[in-house]
Amino acid sequence: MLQKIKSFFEVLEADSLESKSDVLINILLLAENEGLSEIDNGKTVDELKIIQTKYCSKKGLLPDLMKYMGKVSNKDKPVLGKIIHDFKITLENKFNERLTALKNAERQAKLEAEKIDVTLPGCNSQIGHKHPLTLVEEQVKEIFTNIGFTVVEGFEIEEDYYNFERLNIPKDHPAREMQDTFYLNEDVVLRTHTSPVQARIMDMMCPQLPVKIIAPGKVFRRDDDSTHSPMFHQIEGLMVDKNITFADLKGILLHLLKSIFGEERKIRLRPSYFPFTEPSAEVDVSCGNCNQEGCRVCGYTGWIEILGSGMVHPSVLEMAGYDPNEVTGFAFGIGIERIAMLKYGIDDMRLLFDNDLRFLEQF
Ligand code: 2U9
Repeated sequence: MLQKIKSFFEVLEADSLESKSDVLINILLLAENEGLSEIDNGKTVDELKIIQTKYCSKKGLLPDLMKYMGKVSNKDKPVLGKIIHDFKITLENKFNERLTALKNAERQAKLEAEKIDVTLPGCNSQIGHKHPLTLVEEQVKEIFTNIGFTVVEGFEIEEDYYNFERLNIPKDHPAREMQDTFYLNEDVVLRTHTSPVQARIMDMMCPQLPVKIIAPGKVFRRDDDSTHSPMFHQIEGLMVDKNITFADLKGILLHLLKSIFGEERKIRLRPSYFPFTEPSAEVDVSCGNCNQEGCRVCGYTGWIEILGSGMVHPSVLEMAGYDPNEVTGFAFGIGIERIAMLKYGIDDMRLLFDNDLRFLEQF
């Protein structure tokens, strides 16, 4: 139809439209009807916009119509003007109406497509849980904080001085040998125990008393088999004050081991040797697997070796600035892997580091 109108204009180009304005009016009315039905049949918002451009925009039919207004008779001008105006308004109203309807329909279709059934069962996301070593470490920390100890952490890369000298471990001591210790250079090591943490804390606190701390963390030794790993976890404890005795040490360790393994457990102390404690003692806990009858877990002895301990060596106190004639202290060290293995019946330490979910999900 648009094409028809345009060719009609072309035919009349040289001529006057005066006598033909009634024809033009009819054609306009026809065009209006055709526009309305095109809009009605527009299937999408995009299609509708193309139709709007064709009929109502500056690139469409209207500017051409306006051009020919000058050529119609004065009598017909207002009639034609009104018809052109109505043409525009009618089509625009229709267009807006249809646009709203289409937008609503599109929105409705989108809502239908995205409809979710909130009554369907959800997909559970897997919630992680704590590693057995974390569980043991947290339990030991809680036992000690409950009786007034403070948890402190230090450096995993340590000075040889704090890792060895300050622990009364002389230069020629076997613990320093290359096959036991990871040396980063002559003066720097991966700490072989958490003891340097306590040495540094004593430096900071001296002359204040009491020192009552536990130091959990990773330690490193050149070992690797079913009961040793090159990286393992320790918790060491230190209490320094006036009048601290071996009885305090024994009482605290009994409390610790009963809390972890059960109130019915007993402990025994055997003389031992560590450069940083004097006297020193290995501590055993009674076997809960066989009630001390003798079994594979306790090597048929009824006792399980569990930790090392002792009274802080006077030289170690002195190096920190305390007077060993005035103050005494006890210390102990416990391997977290060993506790976890005993507590949960794990027979190979490497399982704790394999990250196999079939193993880890049991805790
Ligand atoms: C200072 C003074 C003394 C810490 C101690 C032990 C005994 C001990 C081992 C147990 C199992 C290490 O993880 S393990 O292999 N530890 O036997 N540790 S007394 O004594 C200290 C620490 C710091 C300043």
